[in-house]
Amino acid sequence: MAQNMPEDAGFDRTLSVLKEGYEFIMNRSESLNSDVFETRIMGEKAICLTGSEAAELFYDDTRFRRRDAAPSRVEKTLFGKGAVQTLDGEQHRNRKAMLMSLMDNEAMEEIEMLVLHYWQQYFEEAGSLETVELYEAAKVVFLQVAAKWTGVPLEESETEERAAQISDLFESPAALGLQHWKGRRARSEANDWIEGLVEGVRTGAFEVDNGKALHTFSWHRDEKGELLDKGIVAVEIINLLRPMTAVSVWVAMIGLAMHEFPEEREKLTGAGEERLEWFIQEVRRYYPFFPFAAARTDVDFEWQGYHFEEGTLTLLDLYGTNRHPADWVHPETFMPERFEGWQQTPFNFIPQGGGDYDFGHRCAGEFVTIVMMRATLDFLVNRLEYDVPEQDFSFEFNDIPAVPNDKIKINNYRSK
Ligand code: HEM
Ligand code: MYR
Repeated sequence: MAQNMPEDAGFDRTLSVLKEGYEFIMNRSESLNSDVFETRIMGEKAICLTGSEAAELFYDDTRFRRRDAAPSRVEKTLFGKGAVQTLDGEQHRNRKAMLMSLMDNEAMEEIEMLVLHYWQQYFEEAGSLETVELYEAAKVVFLQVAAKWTGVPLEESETEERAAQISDLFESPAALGLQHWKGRRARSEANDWIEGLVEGVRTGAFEVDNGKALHTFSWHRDEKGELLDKGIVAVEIINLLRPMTAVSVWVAMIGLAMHEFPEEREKLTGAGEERLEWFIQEVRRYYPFFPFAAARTDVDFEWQGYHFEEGTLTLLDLYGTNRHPADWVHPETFMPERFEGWQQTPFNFIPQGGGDYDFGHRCAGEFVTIVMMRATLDFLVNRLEYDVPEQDFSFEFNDIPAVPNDKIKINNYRSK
């Protein structure tokens, strides 16, 4: 006999999700003393999961699917219609293989070099008396990196405007009012921009190197042997441009970590790659970014004595899993050295989702993210000198994605 699932009883909790943000699942999982509970959000029953054991369940694709799982406001801004994030089965495998085919060592080396190049250029061009917001600067730098890497042409004169447009896609999914509607408009404008390029590639009006994503995706054949709709190619190219630009959120958190933990910052000067990597891994674990992944149960089943009914919306807590006491010692402490000799599983450290890269929905760009963060940290620690003026470093747990209020201002910079 199945037992009743612990329940966050009462009215619809959509408002609580907005109010508590990243901590919504953690708060309830603590008070109910359970890694699984039932609640109501967006007018329907929903199951919330946290911790590596529950994550392993969530990524079992015989039990969960992505069809109809993403809230409409997320699809209309962040993902785009028909994106890999929303696919299942053969169709997902084919599309994911297209994305993963880009992610080789050569690509990581190119991206690392581009990150360094565009950061250097950024600070050469900015007047040395100016105060720079690292978050805003990183958006511009990273869109340039992403455009160059994917083969998308970007004029210097349009860089700022495009960076703002692409950023609206990840700043709007959880926002209310104007900020959200800006994101929907940005989605349609960004799609139009890239669709025009795909047309150009296909008619021969626009030439792009055949190693570039824009070329690969424009000529990719789906599981039925057909070319993708140009709108889908645009959505998947934006699935590279957007999250690479969004690594700026983590650059802001790198800045915050260096400010909050000066003794850890000290250890980075002249340090090797390994130490830089522990630091950025701890930034990815400690600070919130992507709150939860969403799926639906695909069949009826029982797990740990609880019944899961087919079709139920299910959220996996990414932030909480990275701080789950079953997997992390002193999860509330910022401690980069915890990553020395640490044992990773596909489910215990999931800031960018868990499970398998090729067969599941784990983030296609996790290594790209790590490379971009490590190169940026190296640049900030070893190649640039700067002052950090007094400012508001705090951030809100219900601001998704969360960024320190003054966006990490720096000034008086000069190269080392
Ligand atoms: C999927 C987070 C950077 C491309 C995901 C997922 C998360 C995530 C949580 C979904 C996992 C799931 O649904 O189970 C992040 C964060 C990033 C980041 C926080 C930091 C900025 C990147 C980068 C790229 C990328 C740099 C590309 C270069 C993708 C793609 C998917 C994905 C294509 C869909 C995978 C699929 O559905 O199979 N990411 N990501 N992401 N990410 Fe990222
Ligand atoms: C990306 O651009 O894919 C990476 C970072 C985006 C973070 C945006 C956060 C909004 C998440 C909304 C909740 C989604 C539940 C399915």
